[in-house]
Amino acid sequence: MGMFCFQCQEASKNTGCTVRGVCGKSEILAKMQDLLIYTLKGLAFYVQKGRIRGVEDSRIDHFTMDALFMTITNANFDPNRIVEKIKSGLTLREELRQKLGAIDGPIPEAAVWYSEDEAEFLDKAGQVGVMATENEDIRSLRELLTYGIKGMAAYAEHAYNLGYEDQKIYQFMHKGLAATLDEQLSADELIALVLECGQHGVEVMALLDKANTSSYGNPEITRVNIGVRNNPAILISGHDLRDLEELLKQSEGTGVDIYTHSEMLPANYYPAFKQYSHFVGNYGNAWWQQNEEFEKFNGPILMTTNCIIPPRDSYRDRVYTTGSAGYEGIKHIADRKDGKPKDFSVLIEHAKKCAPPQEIEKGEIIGGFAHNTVLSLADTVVAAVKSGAIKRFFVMAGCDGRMKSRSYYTEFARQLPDDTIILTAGCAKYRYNKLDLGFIGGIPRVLDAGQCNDSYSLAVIALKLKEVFGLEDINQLPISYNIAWYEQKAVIVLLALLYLGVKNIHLGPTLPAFLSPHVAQVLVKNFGIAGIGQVEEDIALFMGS
Ligand code: SF4
Ligand code: SF3
Repeated sequence: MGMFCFQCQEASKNTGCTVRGVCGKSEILAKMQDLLIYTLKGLAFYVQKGRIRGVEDSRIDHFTMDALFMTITNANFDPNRIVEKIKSGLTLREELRQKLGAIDGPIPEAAVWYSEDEAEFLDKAGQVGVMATENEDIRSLRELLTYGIKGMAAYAEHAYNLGYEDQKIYQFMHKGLAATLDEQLSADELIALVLECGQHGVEVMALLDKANTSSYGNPEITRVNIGVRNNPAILISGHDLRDLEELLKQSEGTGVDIYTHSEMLPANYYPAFKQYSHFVGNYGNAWWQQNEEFEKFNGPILMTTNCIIPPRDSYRDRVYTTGSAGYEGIKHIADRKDGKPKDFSVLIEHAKKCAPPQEIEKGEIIGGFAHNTVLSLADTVVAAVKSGAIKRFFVMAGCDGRMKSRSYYTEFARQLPDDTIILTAGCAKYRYNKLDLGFIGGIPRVLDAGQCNDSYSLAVIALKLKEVFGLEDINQLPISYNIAWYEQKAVIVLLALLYLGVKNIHLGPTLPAFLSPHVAQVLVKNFGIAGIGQVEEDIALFMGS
């Protein structure tokens, strides 16, 4: 069987990529990712059995988390690294299986399959992908659960990199993965697991929030420079703040400047990073524009996580990956070992030989409106709502992407009435964060909480407002949710919002291809999930006019 992947918003024809990914994923890579997921499920089967007997192994938790992260859209394009992971996964599984001895009940094929032959891997991969589940509703729910767990793993890994862990998260990862092998589970039982995934989604985002703010302080209102200086420089992209911290430390005093890109922009809001005078600001926009922007940046680029896209030859030799990110033929910075930081000296030396970045824009953007800042402004915000100066908030968090139809979000932001505020997080913001949308009583009309995981901040703000206004239900607040999604981190954010009881979320630019008509119906009926339409009509609908 050929490849089949429908995990992201750009799935071909909103059905699935079958020859090559729109993202650039090759058939071999897609298949190896499928086999890696299959291997993780088999491993999770034994982890579940072991848990009952009190057998735990933190190596497996960390391995599973990292392997899941590598299969997120635009994270890792290196089939060799995926093959290595499959081999390590099988070794870990066999060790655990032997430790556990006899197992009661049926054992799924994913838990017994074994090979060391890479040619066989490809063969096997063709049999165990998404389409191996015939019933389309069960397939849809299994994939929804798996994608939620992938997003959860990504956030858990960032927290882990800062020394923060929560056993409940790992336990659910294994529980959920193992459940996708259980032929006895009904659709209702899988739906319950999907919602439980949302609960752990809230926990993992809270954990990462704690990790980030304990390590680097609470984000502050910040004007971020989007222009350039005249020094050679390194551009850092992705989501991992520990990587940024180590890069800043190692490059200090070398004459090399550091700029953030895409989802690393919110790093500019943290007090701990502001102390570095060579930390200049943000360069460029969301991930999908990197081809043009990386070309013009002139210096080395460090991709710490998704989203990397197939690089052009013009800048290919300047791209480096680290952590879960990877790309075949691109230099990879090794993980931390024995508590020592990563070594970014090769990037710093490379930068010294490069020209300074070419200016692509000038000016500043404002951000840093995570929960701590917004709650410190609570009195002003509440007064503005009571006086009618603020009529409605729009949560427009999530992802950006290359589809033309995403210009909807720019138009939506532009056409929103002047007495509304946009609450944002994630790279979705680049569709409107450089528009001049003005202020309401000193409060900017676009409040950026941070990265996609900082959607947690938006939930904290909503829960606080509910309390201040003495409301019973979060849905009584004057807040509408118009969320853009692209990859699997947006899936865990969505499930987390559903778990918190948020209703009537509009999701776009298209509904996920992995939702079968029945599963979509369940989400519509129970949660009021809807797509997007025309800007004017949608605004009228949200404003209740
Ligand atoms: Fe297609 Fe998205 Fe899968 Fe890439 S990740 S193959 S674009 S569905
Ligand atoms: Fe963006 Fe890739 Fe999702 Fe963290 S960087 S939000 S798409």
